[in-house]
This record gives sequence, C-alpha cells and structure tokens, in this order.
Amino acid sequence: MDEQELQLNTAVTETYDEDSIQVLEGLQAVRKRPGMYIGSTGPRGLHHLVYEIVDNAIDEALAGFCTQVNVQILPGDIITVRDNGRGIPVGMHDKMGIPAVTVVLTVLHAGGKFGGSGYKVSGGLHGVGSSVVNALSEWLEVEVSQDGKVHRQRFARGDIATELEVVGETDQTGTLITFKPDPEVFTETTVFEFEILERRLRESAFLNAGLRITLDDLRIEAEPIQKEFCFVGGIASFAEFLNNNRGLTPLHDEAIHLTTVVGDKSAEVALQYNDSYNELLLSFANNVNTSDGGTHVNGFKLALTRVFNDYGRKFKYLKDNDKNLSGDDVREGLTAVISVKLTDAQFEGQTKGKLGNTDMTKIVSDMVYAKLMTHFEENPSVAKAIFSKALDASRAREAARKARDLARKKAGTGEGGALPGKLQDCTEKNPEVTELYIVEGDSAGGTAKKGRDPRYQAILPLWGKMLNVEKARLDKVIGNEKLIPVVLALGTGIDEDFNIEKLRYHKVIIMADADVDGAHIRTLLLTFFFRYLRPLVEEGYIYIAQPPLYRVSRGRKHHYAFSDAERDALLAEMGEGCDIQRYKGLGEMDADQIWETTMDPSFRTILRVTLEDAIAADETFSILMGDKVEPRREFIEQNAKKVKNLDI
Ligand code: TTJ
Repeated sequence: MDEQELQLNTAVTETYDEDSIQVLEGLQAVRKRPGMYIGSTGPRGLHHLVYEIVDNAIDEALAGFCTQVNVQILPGDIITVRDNGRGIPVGMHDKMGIPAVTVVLTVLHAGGKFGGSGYKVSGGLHGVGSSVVNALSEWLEVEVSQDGKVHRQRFARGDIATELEVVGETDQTGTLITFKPDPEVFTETTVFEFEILERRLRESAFLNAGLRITLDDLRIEAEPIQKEFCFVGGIASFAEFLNNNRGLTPLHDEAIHLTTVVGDKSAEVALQYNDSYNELLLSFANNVNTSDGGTHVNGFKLALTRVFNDYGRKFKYLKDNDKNLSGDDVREGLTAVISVKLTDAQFEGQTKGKLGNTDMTKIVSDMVYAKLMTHFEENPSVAKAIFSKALDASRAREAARKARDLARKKAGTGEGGALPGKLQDCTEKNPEVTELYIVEGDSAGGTAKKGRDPRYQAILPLWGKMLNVEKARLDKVIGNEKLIPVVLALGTGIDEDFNIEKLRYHKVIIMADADVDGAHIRTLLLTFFFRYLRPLVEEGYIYIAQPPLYRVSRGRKHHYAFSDAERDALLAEMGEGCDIQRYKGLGEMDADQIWETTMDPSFRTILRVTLEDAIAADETFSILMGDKVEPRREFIEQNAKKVKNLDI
C-alpha cells in the first residue's frame, strides 16, 4: 500500500524525463508482482480487472455525469467497458506533458489525482487504478468521445503502442475501454465466469440507485446472453432481492429504507426481516464491501437493539419483568444493507475490510434510532410481526442457555471434558497432526475404524436422520442428539461457549458415500458448520473425503477410479479382461481398501472446504436447505456441477 502511494507521489512531482522513467518502473513493478496489486493471479484477480475499470465509470456516475455502464465479454475473453460520462480528459496533463488519459492508464494510482476535477477514487480493497489493468493486459485500447471527436490510444502490456490520435467524429461523450488480460500473467485461466461478473455488477447497480448497468456475454455468437441491472429502489431493492433470491419469505412486503446526510457524509440502511433464523448484514463504504464491518455496522447494531427495547417497553411487548432483548434476538431473520459515503474513508484490518472512521457510529446510530422508531410507530403491524419473532428468538435463546447448563452439569466438570461414546479417538493428542473422520453410517464407521491409522486418525460414526439446522432454532440445535457428539468430539463448544483454541483436530474430514444420500448428509453437516461453527470453515479445517467410484482389476493388479473418465482411461490402459467393481458406498469396501483409497495421506485426495464468498455460501445453504422447492430445483439445475464439487 505505502509503496504504491509513494510511487504516485514521485511520479507526479518530478520533471517530465524522470517521470517517464518512473512510469515505466511503476508498471513493470505491477507485472513483476501482480498479486500485490490485484490480490491474486487466479480467477479472483482476473475478474478484479473488470471491477477496477467498471468502478471508474461508476465514479463518473456518482459524480453525476453518467447514467449507464455497459460491459461486454467478447470472443477470446476480451472485455469492453463503456460509459456515457464526460470521457477521460484528453488534454495535456499540466505536469507530465502527455495527455491526461495516457497518465491515467500508465501511471500507478493516477486515477484520483486530477487537479480540480473533484474526482474521488473509491478506495477499496485493491482500488489500484486502471493503469494496473493496463499493465496486466496483453493489450488495452481506450476510446474517448469528447468535444465532437473520438480519440484512441493503444497499449501493449502497459507500454504505449500508439500515441493518442483522433480517429473520428461524434456527438456523444464517454469512455470505452477494451482489454485482453495477459495469459502470461493469468496463467491459471483467462476465462471469465458470467455469474461472477453478474453478481458483482448487480451489486453495483443496487448500490447506485438508478444507474443502468448491462452485461453481455457475446462469446458464443449463436447464444448471446444479455442482462440489465437498474434499481430505482437502490439498497431497499437489494435487501428484498437477497431475501427473494434465497427463497425466504419476508415478514413485511417492503424493505424499510432509512437515509441521512450529515455534512459531507451520507448513510443509508435498508432492512427486511424474513422467516429464517439467520442474519445477513452487508455493509459498504463508498461502494466498497466492508466484510469485517466497522463503525457504521456498530452504529446500526447498537441503535437497532435500542429501538427494539425502547419500543417494546413503550408498547408493552416487553413486560416490566422481562429481560431486554439481545442483539442476536433482534437480528434473527434480518437481512440488512448498510451503505455509507464519506470523503476520507479509513479501511482497517489485515484485509482492509473494516471501516474505521469513528464518527460513522453516531451518524448511523442516530439515524437508525430516530427513523426506525418513527417507522415502527407509524407501521404498528410491521412492528408487531417483527417483534413477535424477536420475542420467540429470545425465548429460544433462554431455552438454549438452560439446555447448555444442563449439559454442562451432566458432563460433570463444567469444562466439557467428556467425549462421545461413539468416538474412536486417536492416541496422539496434538491437534496439529490429528484428524477426525466423520463417517456416515455405523458399518462404514466400523470399517474405517479398522482401516485407519489409530495414532492420529479418529472416527466418529453418524447414523440416522441428521437435523437440518436451517429449519431449527438455537435451542433445538444445541440440544440435538445427532449434533452433540460432533461438538463434543471437536471440543470447541458452540455458540457462547465456542472456542476454536480447543479444537481437537485440525483436519475434520466428512466421509460420506458418493451418492445422493451422501451428498445430503455432507450438505447438512456443512450447513451446520457454516451456521454454527463458521471459524472452522473460515480457517480451512473442514475437508471432504473422496472415496473412489470404481475398482478396476486384472489378475492381481488393481487400480481405483474417482470418476467415469478415470475409469475409462484405466480400462483403455489395462486392456482386455478387466474386472470392474462399482462402489455404491463406503460400506462395500473392506478396511484395507478404505485405508488405501480414502484415508492414507500418501494416496488420498481430500477437498478442503474454503469460504471464498460468504454471501454466496449463505445463498447456497438457504436455497438448498430451506423449505421452498422451486428455488431449490432451479438452483440445482443451474449449479449441478458446483454443488457436486462443494464449491461453496
Ligand atoms: C475526470 O475529470 C474530468 C472529467 O472526466 C473525469 C473522468 O475521468 N471521467 C471518466 C473516467 N469517465 N469515465 C471514466 C472511465 C471510464 C471507464 C470505462 C474506464 C476508466 C479507466 C475511466
């Protein structure tokens, strides 16, 4: 971060000749260490290039000069981004003596530093500027329509390929950027995923009410895909979309939308409750997602809890003897979007995902307290629906507390030292090296027990119907007889007791059959981990075992296949007279087979479950485990591959 800023300052204050050298060095640095500028050179970084360009156009929209942004994916995964703004200035840059548009595209971090334009770069996670995109593109072309002329310039890997020239006349204004990500940089893939761009562009459209953003996928000429995002309702539409899209039923028809402006800062919140037990709170500062919250989120939570308790006392939802509702109570089933705009946003924390500006707490909490209180007073039926849910949540939390106390007493020690009877523990105690296999079915559990390495592999068999935590409240989850052994074996405790330091195994491996039932139990367990023990997922402790689908043998030789394609390849390789055994489940393997295929660290493959995108994962679980059939059917049809890969 510091390094990039330093580079900018030197680049714009030195004399022209020195500048040119600086410019060169700047972009070479980007090509040398692209990860430093865009996070990764994987699919994430690749898609980031598009956001980086689009965000410039959105800044022009925020400034009030642009009403639409069009994004296209062309054959060859070439991207075009067009806006109808004023166009990047083509005049000479005062200090650099080259056109300003050339500076924007060749000087690191030059985007926001135009004298007098009043232009603010929305500082983000990587908010690095379009020059970085230029540096990481095999080629990039800019076309500016301004003052009746079309100006064009081309670059190759960040270097000027053609000088800026007038190529035509126009009565429009705007900027068009076309670029091809460099396969020398993006070695893993240069193929864009429509859904990833769609998700992010839709989000941008929600965050900028009224802005029209289009996305066209023109890679297959015969099958163009075209989408348009434009939401007059802004973040209120966003909150409603988030509920709808997850197949959740709202408790009130329209999201509550609260806004305020204080000096040069603005804040808005949209909230809509649904009938689930989950909370989804998205927050943004200057359109940048603040995934770790911060002062604006604190202000919101603080005021929300106060509103519920003050309103509850005043209108007798809470009796004199009742305890206050907790933050968790009043956020059960809440979907909320918080968006603040400020000139001097400070992004803190390791991933810069947390807003630090202290005055935002009061700005947001004052607004939410006053305006939500008024909203409840003016809409008592909405207040009633929301309130009765919070009261139910409070009762469930109290019941959960009692259940937990009881469990603690039963365990005797209060430290929860007791291990479940079904657990076949390992002898090694150092969690760094131990593994817990959670195995579906008693018989597979028995086989795994015989096949394992008992020094560091523990087995916990699960059987019978697993609880769907998506449809149960905390008290039912905590008291669930199928889940208690899981939590006891892990050692971490749950909810208020949760402590990741106590995790007894640093690999927790779900081992289920490679069939529909196996997929179901995997999803149920993953949902439980995601909702109640999320740090285990975030820290990468959860894995999925990959049992083979076939055993292909000939004479005394045998090989295993993990897919139909692998089976066919083996058959071709081993020739005539092969014997194929199809494993319908783990139960069909003997102890040696289960060890050598699925548990032996030197042979097995286990998939680590990671949390790339918590919002997407939330959506997946809500849809898969919720009670609406239609969204589930649709989701499975659209994501058949992803669900199978457990790519949450
Ligand atoms: C700068 O200040 C004077 C008026 O124009 C301002 C400007 O830069 N506007 C602008 C930039 N509009 N659109 C862009 C832009 C659009 C795309 C698609 C990509 C980039 C890098 C900039």
